[in-house]
Amino acid sequence: MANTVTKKQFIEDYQNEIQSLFAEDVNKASVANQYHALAQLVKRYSNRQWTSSIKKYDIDKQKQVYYFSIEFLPGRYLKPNLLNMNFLEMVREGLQDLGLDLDVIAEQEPDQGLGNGGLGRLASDFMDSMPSIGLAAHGNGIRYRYGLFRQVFVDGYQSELPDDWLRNGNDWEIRREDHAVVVRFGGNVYLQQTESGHMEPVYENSEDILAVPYDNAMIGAGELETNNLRLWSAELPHSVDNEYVTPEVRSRVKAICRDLYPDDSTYDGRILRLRQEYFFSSAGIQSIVRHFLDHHDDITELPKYVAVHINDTHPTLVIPELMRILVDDMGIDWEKAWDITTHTMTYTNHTLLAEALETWPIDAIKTEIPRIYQIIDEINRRFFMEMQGKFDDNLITSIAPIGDGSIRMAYLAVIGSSSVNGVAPLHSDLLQKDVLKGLYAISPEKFNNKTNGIALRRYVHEANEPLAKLIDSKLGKVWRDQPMAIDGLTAYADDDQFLQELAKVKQANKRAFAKFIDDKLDIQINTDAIFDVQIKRLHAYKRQVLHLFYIITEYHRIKANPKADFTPRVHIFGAKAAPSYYYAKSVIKVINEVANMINNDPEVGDKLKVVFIPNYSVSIAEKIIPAADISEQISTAGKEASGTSNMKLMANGALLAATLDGANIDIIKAAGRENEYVFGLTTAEVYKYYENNDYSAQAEYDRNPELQRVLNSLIDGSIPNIQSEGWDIHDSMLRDNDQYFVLADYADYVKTQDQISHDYLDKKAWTKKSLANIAASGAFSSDYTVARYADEIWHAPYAKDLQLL
Ligand code: 26M
Repeated sequence: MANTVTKKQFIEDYQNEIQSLFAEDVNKASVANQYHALAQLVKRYSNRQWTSSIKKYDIDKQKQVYYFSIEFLPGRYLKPNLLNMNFLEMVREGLQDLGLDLDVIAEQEPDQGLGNGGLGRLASDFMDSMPSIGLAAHGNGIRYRYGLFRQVFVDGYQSELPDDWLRNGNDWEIRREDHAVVVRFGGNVYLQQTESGHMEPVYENSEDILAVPYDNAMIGAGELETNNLRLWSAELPHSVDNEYVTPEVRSRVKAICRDLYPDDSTYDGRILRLRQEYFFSSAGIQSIVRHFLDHHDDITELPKYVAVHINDTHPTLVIPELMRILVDDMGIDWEKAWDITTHTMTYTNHTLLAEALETWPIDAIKTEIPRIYQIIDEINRRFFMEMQGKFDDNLITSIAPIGDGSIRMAYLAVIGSSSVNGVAPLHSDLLQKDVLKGLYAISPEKFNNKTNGIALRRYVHEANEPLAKLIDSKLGKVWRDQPMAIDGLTAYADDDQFLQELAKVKQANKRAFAKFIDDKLDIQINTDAIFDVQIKRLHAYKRQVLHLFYIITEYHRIKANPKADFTPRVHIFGAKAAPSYYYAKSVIKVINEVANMINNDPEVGDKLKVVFIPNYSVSIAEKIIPAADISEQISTAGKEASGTSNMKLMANGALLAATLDGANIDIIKAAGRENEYVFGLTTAEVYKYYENNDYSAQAEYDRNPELQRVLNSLIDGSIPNIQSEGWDIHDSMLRDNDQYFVLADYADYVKTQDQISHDYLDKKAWTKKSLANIAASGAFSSDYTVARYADEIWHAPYAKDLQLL
């Protein structure tokens, strides 16, 4: 049950904490130590609930969900934890009494950036929602020594620095060496008959690695429950005599958890990545089975008490790993083991890009994890046996787990799971019709949709306190607990006073953001301008260049007619490019140079500014999002699986400039098309171009003079300080026929943006649209998303009575 701590008690505890940790008085301690002590104290306060949740789950034999993800992207924990413990106000005031500022202290916490983007952040949003609805669901991942690289700009170019997030320790985690398990790699393996007659593997020269778990409390809202995020770290086993270990062996072990792979756009089959995947899959499954057997007698009951979720294909090896444990270690027959496994596993796909689908060469798997290879081979053999006669041979071959000399991870994941879902209706539909068509043909019953959601507690309640308080003033606190209740705001759509207050909140957030930008980047921005935001990974399909083309268009117009009326804009970008993604890095360079050109042109002045915030991260997102007026969601239709920044921005009152892609479609439906700015090709139109093979970028160029000026400016020297980067973009459009239909959507996009510039001048009408977005955001709470996973995929109970839609 929830803690109650009075302010007086807190002040005393906090003083004692600093005293015992650092042997100094509160006011003498550095801000860094003030942070460490506060985090330690919050952890102490929350540990009781954590222990009691875990104990209760075991006693009640509540079904446990284990969410396996190679990435989690928690950002910071301090304020969200205080919020969920209902301590935010009390601690803020207590610190104030001591002459301290919670927000200053909170800035000391390094982001935990153990993920690339949407996939990892979604996993962390789920980690917030699961204990908040009383669902016993735990995370399983990797404790990377270095998170996603720190991005700096050097002469406009992205440069990557290591993210040394653990330098000053991590106050939230608990190392549990007593729960370590051994993960086995390499060597030779052969099968030998035992006395009892079954075949047992014998291993020779294998490489045994110790997996040590670090546990992190996932504190639910109101401390309904507290779950566990278990992140594994690789070490040498203690049995190895450390003196005889060569530096090479030592560094091979260390390498497994040293770095997060910084590429979320193309598949890159590096062996180290495979080792990471098996490492946390094996460690997690071993520890689950061990825990299960501590509390249950009959392993055939595993699916009744345990669900294992595969977040994208990276943890797919949980399937053969569970088979290995059941068959080899526990002596269960194959058929029974397969039945247990497939009823335990469930899988989510997160991408439609063919180049991002994982496959591993057979040889790599054979060398690194030979027993797992044998098991996958057997899964494959039995798949053929089962399907032959029922389906066409070509179909079977095209969707078998092994094919073209590789293990096809998505196919293995589907075949070994009882549920397969996409993350927005359009995406789930395209999985069935296109990406996983053959597998859908043989097992349509597995396929379903679970539209993504977001942690409104982080992105509204905590990151936008002024808005949250304004909503409280009208609706009370019920919307915080039952997110759909936020639609009660629609009653105020014609309340002038409320609209003015809402506009004031946005204005105050814009001022706070402008101060942040001034302090950090020494750029002064006009808070009366439209804040037009695009924050997401840099990728060709997300089309940051389309946004750039509009900026260049605006610039050309100002230069041609400096005296004309112009609705001022500030274009705000946050984006990291994969270090090896050449094109994406060219786009960053060009945006930075266009920004330099525009921001320093006195003729432009306050009308137009471009701000590319370096090192985009969760904590920076929390500063940008509350200040946004426009949310750029402009991917090529049919490419973005869902998107989640679209949801975060609408919940904070930004209006969408959007294509009909991913969850944009669902947001537009929920908030009303009249409250968003929709443009561009539909998915059907894009697919038609593919089918007929008749798209001509050149024709788009030829028919639009304004577009011609934009493209020409990339290569005619008018943008200072760019070299070949302008040509890279130009070539991708005209030489390579514009794979992502940027030019096809340009005219409609410009028209839509012009409409935005026009509409923004009517403050009241604009604020009404903003209100409509906020009022429709409740449906996108990840509380509902995880409740649907629990009901329809995991069949796991949860305590909270959420009025599901
Ligand atoms: C794979 C192999 C090697 C190295 C990295 C990867 C890899 C890592 C992350 C591949 C893809 C990764 O992420 C994909 C991703 O973030 N997908 C996004 O998922 C979001 C949550 O569902 C969606 O909202 C986005 O639309 C989707 O792009």
